[in-house]
Amino acid sequence: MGIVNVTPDSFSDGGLYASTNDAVLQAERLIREGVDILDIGGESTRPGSIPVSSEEELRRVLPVVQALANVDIPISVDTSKPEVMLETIKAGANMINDINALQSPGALEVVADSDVTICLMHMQGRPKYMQSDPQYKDVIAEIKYFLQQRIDVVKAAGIAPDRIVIDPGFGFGKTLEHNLKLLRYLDQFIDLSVPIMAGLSRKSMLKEITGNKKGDLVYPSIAAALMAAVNGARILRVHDVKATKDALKVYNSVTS
Ligand code: PT1
Repeated sequence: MGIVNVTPDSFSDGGLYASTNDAVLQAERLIREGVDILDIGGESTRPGSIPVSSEEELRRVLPVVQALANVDIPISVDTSKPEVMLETIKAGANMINDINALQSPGALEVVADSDVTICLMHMQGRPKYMQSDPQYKDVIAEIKYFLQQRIDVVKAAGIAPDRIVIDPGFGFGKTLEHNLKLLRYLDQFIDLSVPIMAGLSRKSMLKEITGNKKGDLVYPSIAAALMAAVNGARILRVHDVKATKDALKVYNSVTS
């Protein structure tokens, strides 16, 4: 899964048209690199970020989804908001990637009334403060329990198991130690019996491990993605599609 961010840069005054255009160009670049799924996001959820309104998020994301409606790979929309889910599904989105695991009021109903795939992610707290003091007694057991509960709720709403993906949410209310434990024991989530997605690309845990600056995290990201794949991840959410695919080709050539 390749990441396409549609978040206007406050330092440039190119406005919305420029960011729509940039996002479509980025999507086209990822397609040339061989991406399998595009993930379009209009709200930053990195630590410390502040939410945007559903109107603003829709203004950012909808034109990009519309522009990509005719590409022949699935389009995922990274959103927690039911209004954004509804309108982008109408415009042709095939998947909703929800860091809030359909807990926002109305979100479950929107997805249940559609035929899209849903990624249920775990997060402790909310992006603005989630890294202030994350706490778990048993990080694996607690996240697994949460995801199992959400799978049960989603299935009870009529969403078939083959439409469900889970994600432990690397960096979302987790210390480095928590993230490393999740990566090491990611295979513990396999028996939830739905595909596992992992997003580690360019995250601050890789900065902490390597001491690299944020512009120098491609190689650490490839290593982390490969570790996730080895431990059972079936979908890797990444910025660097070509490099990740090259690493996976080496892995797959050894194991098959
Ligand atoms: C993710 C993910 C996501 N990550 C899914 N969706 C982000 N399903 C957005 C940092 O520590 O892992 N899975 N949507 C981006 N969020 C973050 C979080 C970015 C933490 C950076 C960090 O640097």
